[in-house]
Amino acid sequence: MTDDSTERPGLTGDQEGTVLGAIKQKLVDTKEQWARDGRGLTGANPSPDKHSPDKHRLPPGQRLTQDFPVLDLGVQPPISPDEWRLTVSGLVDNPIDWGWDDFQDQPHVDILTDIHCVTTWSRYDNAWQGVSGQQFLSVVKPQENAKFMVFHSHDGYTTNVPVKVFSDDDVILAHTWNDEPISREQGGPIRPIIPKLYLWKSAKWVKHITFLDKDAPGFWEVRGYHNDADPWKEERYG
Ligand SMILES: Nc1nc2c(c(=O)[nH]1)N[C@H]1C(S)=C(S)[C@@H](COP(=O)(O)O)O[C@H]1N2
Ligand SMILES: [Mo]
Repeated sequence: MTDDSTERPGLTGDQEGTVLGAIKQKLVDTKEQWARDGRGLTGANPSPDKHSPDKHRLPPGQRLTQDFPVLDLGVQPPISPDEWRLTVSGLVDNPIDWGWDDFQDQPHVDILTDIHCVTTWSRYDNAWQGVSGQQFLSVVKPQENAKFMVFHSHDGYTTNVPVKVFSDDDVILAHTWNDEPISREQGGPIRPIIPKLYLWKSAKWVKHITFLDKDAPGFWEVRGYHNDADPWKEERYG
């Protein structure tokens, strides 16, 4: 199949023209097929213990890796700290428009987390530094009816996360990983990390976050990935 130029859901509107030409449609098709096949599912839920050698730390169907594989749609936008901006819209009292200095002016934290990718690798003890999700929320002030966040990225990618999950104390807008600036490949210069969900919920190259009262499934969520993405429940697909 050649590149599909018809409108695809889950892509952020203003970039559709450029992104659709460049994303690896074949890769997207393959992953959609995996979702239909339930690839990676052990069926271990709800008693994952016997399948995980490290049952309290390694979720069912996952294997441990030391490296950090790179997975995306094949477009890795270069964004320097100088041009980096993060805007917020929707149901918030303070729709911020942060540049790099605004981000650096916020209190910073260090967080150590495990990460779990739906493609079955997990990586322990990732050291992140940046602005906590809770600090970010305290600045933008979501309104009472704001229940969902949608992350919009420079490559056209989108993903949705409940505000409740983003409010957990392990969530961070990170600018370093293991003491190095987050690389372009890994979504730098700043990447939200939501450790309790499969890594596809941690969007790379985020430029915009919107707060909604209704859920709005993102790029992979409309292509067969699970809406909730809890690794301990093996919410990979469906
Ligand atoms: N902007 C953007 N973010 C993205 C993606 C993407 O294609 N574009 N891929 C997601 C998927 S499917 C995965 S598995 C993880 C991979 O993150 P990594 O490349 O740092 O391992 O990024 C997620 N975030
Ligand atoms: Mo993925």
